This record gives sequence, structure tokens and C-alpha cells, in this order.
Amino acid sequence: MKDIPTIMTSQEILDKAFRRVQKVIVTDQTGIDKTRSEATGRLSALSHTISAVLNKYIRAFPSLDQMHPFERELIDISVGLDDLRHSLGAIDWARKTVETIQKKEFARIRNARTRSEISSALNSSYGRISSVLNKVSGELDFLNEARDKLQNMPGINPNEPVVVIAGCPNVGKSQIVARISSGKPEIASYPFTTKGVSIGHLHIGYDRIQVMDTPGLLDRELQKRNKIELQAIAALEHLADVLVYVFDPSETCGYSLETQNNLLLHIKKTFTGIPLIVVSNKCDLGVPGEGIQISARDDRGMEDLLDWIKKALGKRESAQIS
Ligand SMILES: Nc1nc2c(ncn2[C@@H]2O[C@H](COP(=O)(O)OP(=O)(O)O)[C@@H](O)[C@H]2O)c(=O)[nH]1
Ligand SMILES: [Mg+2]
Repeated sequence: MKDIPTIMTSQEILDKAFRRVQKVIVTDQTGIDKTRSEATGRLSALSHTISAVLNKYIRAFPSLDQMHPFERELIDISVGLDDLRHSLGAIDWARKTVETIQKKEFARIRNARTRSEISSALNSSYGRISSVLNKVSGELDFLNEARDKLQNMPGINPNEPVVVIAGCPNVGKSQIVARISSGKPEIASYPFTTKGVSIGHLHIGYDRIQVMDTPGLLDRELQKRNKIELQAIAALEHLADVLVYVFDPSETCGYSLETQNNLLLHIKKTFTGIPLIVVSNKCDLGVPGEGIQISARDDRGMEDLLDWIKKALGKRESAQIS
């Protein structure tokens, strides 16, 4: 989805920051001035390192308010939007608090009259800053897990229209995606299905269009769906610009025409307002069916299908071809 760096644990961040602290050496001063300069140098090394790391993490996560509703739903399914917001907020709190501590302790160090006052101010700032980081260690761990999940989730380009292919298992959805895509489809893993989702791209004129199939999702009736699947289907409603429903009239997929018809009825009810194109695949097997006759095996009817997709994208709300 997005390049998010590995999120370090609170201890790793502190180790990194204290390594910087140890490198601070003052050579051009002596006596208490040297002690004071070293202390302020160390404190700023500590707080700047930590705040730069935390700031990088906050910026690395996609902005939740601006993303495509489909991606937002996916993040909600896999990570939890509220938890993600809460953790990012906590990290921001830690960043600000570390900066505030630094400013206060800086003043104490500047006003200190003895070396021991300086070192006690410095030690107390080390302790306070470490404890702030330790307070958000759970949130850092959570963000690292979230990062792993988001990293593996393929992004959807919100500027490119999306054609979603639906139909019972084995009717040929993945083959169709492969046939109409200009390159090799990417097999993506999404949190709502254990099966790989194929995502291909096709070009119509100057426009790039995304095509995806939906294994485990739009391949059986919507009753008895679990919460995650329902949420994923809602996400698809945000995403789909055109729906292609695939029949296998040969029934070699293992599903009767009656079952396939019932699924179509469900999908029509769920995706109202989204142009629907009905195709019958495997026409090479000689069994005619509804809609456009195609064969993903020998390419028959593929040009027709592309034409209909083109028309449906032009007219969004109105096209219904079946
Ligand atoms: N005869 C024939 N078989 C096809 C055609 N399209 C797909 N198949 C076969 O149907 C099976 C299921 O195809 P697949 O694309 O994986 O279906 P999906 O589960 O809907 O994605 C595979 O064995 C394909 O080779 C076709 O046009 N003609
Ligand atoms: Mg498939």
C-alpha cells in the first residue's frame, strides 16, 4: 500500500537516541562551561533523535481522512481505524511531550550553578524522556503490526476506474482478468479472503482501468456472511465502477445455472446503481447462455466485452447489459 518503515520498539528508539548522546563531546571549553555545554548537547541529541523518529512514523502512515473509502474499509478490517488513530495520536503526544521536557530541562541546566545541579537536571531529563517513550511502547508495537499488514495490501489507484468481476467459483473469473489485462495480473492478498485476488490493468484509449476478481466474496450468496465479509462487500460497493457477472452455462464449474442465477439476483440487489454486464464464459464448450458469449480460453467475445466495459464506463449509472 505504502512504504512505511519498520517501527522500532520503545527500547530500540531509546538505544538509538542514547548512542547519539554518547557521541556528544565538547572540546573547546573547560570547567563548568564544558559540563553545561555537554549536558545541553546531550539533551538535544536525545530529544531530537526521538522526535525525528516519531515524526517520521506519524507521516509514514497514510492520511486516514484523505484515502479512498475502499482502502479505509480495508484498513478498518485488517487493522482497525479507531485503534490506528489512537496509536498515531499517542505517538504524537509522546513527540510533543519529549520536546516540552527538553525545553524545561534546558532552562534548568542553563540556570544551574554547580556541576552536580547540571548532572542531576540531565539525569532527570533522561528519566522523564525514557518514561514517556515507555508509556507508548504498546502503541509502537501496534503500529509495527499494522505496518506489516498495510505493507502487504495492494493499493488501489483512486484515479483509475475499477471493473469488478463476480460469479461463482471456477466460472473463469481469474482467466478473464488475465485475458483482458495488458500485463500479467498481480495476485494480491486482501484481509477479507484467504484466496489471492487478481488485479490486472487494461487500457482503453488513454485511460488505465483496474480489473479485479473477488474470490471468496462475490462468489456465493450474501446470506450467512460474517461481519468482515459484509464490510468487504460494502468496500467493493465504494470501489466498483462496473460489475461484470460471469456465468458458466456449461456448469463445468460445479454450480447449477439456478445457483448462478440466484447469485446474480443477490448481486443486482446489493450493487444497485453500478452498471452491470452479464457474460457467459466457456462458450468454446458449445453451451449458450445469457448476455455476451465469451471464452477466456480462446479469446472469443473478448473484444465485445471490452466494448461494453468502455460503454459502461462512459455512462456509469445507466448501462445495464444482460
Ligand atoms: N473450456 C473453458 N474453460 C475455462 C474457460 N475459462 C476458464 N476455464 C477453466 O475454468 C477453471 C476455473 O477458472 P478460473 O479462472 O480459475 O475461475 P475462477 O474461480 O472463477 O477464478 C480453470 O480450469 C480454467 O482453465 C473457458 O473459456 N473455457
Ligand atoms: Mg479465481
